[in-house]
Amino acid sequence: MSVVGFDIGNENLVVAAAKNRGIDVLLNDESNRETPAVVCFGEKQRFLGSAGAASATMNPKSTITQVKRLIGSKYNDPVVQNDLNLLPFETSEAPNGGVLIHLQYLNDRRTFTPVQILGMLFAHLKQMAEKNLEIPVSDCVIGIPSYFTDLQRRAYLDAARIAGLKPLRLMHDCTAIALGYGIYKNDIADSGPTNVVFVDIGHCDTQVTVAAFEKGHLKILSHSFDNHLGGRDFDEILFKYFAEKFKEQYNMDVYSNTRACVRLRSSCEKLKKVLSANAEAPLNIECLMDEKDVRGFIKREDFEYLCSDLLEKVTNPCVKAVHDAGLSVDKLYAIELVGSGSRIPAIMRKLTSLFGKEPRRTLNASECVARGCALHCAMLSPALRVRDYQVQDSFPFAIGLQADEGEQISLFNGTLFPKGSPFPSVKILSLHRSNTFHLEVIYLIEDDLPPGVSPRVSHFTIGPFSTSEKVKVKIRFHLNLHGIVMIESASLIQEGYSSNNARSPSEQTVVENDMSNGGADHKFSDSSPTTHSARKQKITVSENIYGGTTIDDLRQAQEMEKLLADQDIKVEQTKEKKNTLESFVYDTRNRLLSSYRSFATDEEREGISRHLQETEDWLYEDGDDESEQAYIGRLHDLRKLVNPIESRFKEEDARAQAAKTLLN
Ligand code: ATP
Ligand code: K
Ligand code: MG
Repeated sequence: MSVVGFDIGNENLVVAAAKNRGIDVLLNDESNRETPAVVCFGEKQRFLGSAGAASATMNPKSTITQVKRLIGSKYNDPVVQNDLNLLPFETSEAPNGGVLIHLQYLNDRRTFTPVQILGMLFAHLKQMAEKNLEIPVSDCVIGIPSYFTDLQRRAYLDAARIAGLKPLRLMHDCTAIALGYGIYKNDIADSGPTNVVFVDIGHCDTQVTVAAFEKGHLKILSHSFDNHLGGRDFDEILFKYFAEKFKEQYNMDVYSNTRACVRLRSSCEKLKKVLSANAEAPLNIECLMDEKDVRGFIKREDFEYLCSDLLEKVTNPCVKAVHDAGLSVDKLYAIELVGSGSRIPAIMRKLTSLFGKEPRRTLNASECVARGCALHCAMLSPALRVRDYQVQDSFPFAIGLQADEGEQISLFNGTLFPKGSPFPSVKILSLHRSNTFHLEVIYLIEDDLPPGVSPRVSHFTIGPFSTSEKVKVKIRFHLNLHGIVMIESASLIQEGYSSNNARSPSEQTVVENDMSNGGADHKFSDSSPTTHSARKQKITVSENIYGGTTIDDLRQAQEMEKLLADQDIKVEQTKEKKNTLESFVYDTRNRLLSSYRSFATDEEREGISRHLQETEDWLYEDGDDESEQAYIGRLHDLRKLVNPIESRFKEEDARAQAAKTLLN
């Protein structure tokens, strides 16, 4: 068995696997360590990953990129609308408020959810890993941004399950990075913690995390982020600059042409990378629009000037992370810079002046998330042995609880898990009720949430039940390994027989029980312990996740994925059969001129040649796009003609071989 770690980026996907001797990043079919996060719907089959990226500019409206941004997003959120404006494919609002993606595929208008598209990428990565490792892959750990909401976390799990994967944990990107850093670091001081800031700048977002390392364990002190600041924003600056230039210079409106936009954006991204290593860079695009070639040029210093606001923005999450960690800059041992978006030299300069020391690049900038996830997956897997290392993560949002009637749950002003809670973690709540009731889970501090995100998380119905008078209901909440809030169980505690129960039944209490590391079983303590005569009875809990998918949706998505995957396989097999027929034609033609020559009569040769020519013509015309059966049939017919000659040749060949052995 093997375990893998996934880094699902907006732009790049990386898979790492834990092997006996350590962690390896797996190569894709093109022998690359990074795979573009692209699903392209071709005429008859999907092109995933690198193949998808290759056909992106040909087919922009059927090419889905940056789907990670759309997972668990609200269509009507202005921030999401902004993102959608940059993407060439068609979208609409889903009944649950999410995003739907529309495109033309297999002679039909098709609709997919972002979760389905992400599922396709997971399936592609799974296949890639299995091809590499030559064994089935299902256990995995998946990196996610720390700012992901409950809904986004659930959606990631759904997508992985659509692909037939078994996610053991969703792990905050920077926590995975910190694990990969800490477990191999041998020079951790004995005196007090070593505090390290990790800054991950990707394509669309920036995440900053402060971690404290001590021998054998790490503790996350804070997570912060700007989910609208990444390499993409720098591309956009260049895009706008050149779109403006070309308007003056060539009188062309790039914005009016989807394909031109896609091509100019992608050229700007390349230009940006060139500028990371050169003081100036040219931009040339042939036939961008109206059959015009365009040329441009920019100096690095001008680019940096245009980006000064963005560069300033990079400092915000850094300042916040250090502040939330309760540290000052002089208490930091190192700043580690990762994510390919951080390769812009001006970012390094900006951070150096902010922290008063130069950030380091100890880790592999593009692989560290996947590596950390694979490592953690190995730690979670009973089949593998890994050095003992404790990871204590911190949940970035405060989670609260409201009773349906808007009434606050008394203790901690309704805080269920405070901001920065270690997780997984359990809390037990006791209420006194006589009937079915509802509880709503919310994020308490709206300012901490990414812009546009609703603080409403989920709604739980506890019941049905009904008792003659109020009884104690005990509810066990779990902030689980993935950072998702669940009710593990609810039970009725009937303590009517108890003599020492003097409490007024209307009083509510919250009994806290924090289990930080998830390992050991927790101890339950209660201000009014259930007596010997208490009876415990389980109550049903049903959950409603705002904007979530149902089991039925998931099942349908799984079936659809299977159908689409089968179609891809069928198309690939048909291509193979066509290739086989084509090679048979060329092969036989050559043999008729060489090895078969003396084994066929002139008449036979002419007959076969004629057939070969006919087949070749057919392949270029009517047979260019035929069914698998058609190619198999043609091959069969040709074989029948060629077989007698082939066997004569083989007989003679065998005779010659035998004679040779005799002579030896
Ligand atoms: P995210 O973390 O936002 O989901 P991701 O993980 O896919 O996205 P990365 O692969 O870390 O993102 O980074 C991709 C970004 O890095 C792109 O914007 C890309 O243009 C940029 N990039 C890659 N190489 C360079 C370079 N040499 N100079 C500047 N930017 C670069
Ligand atoms: K990545
Ligand atoms: Mg990333």
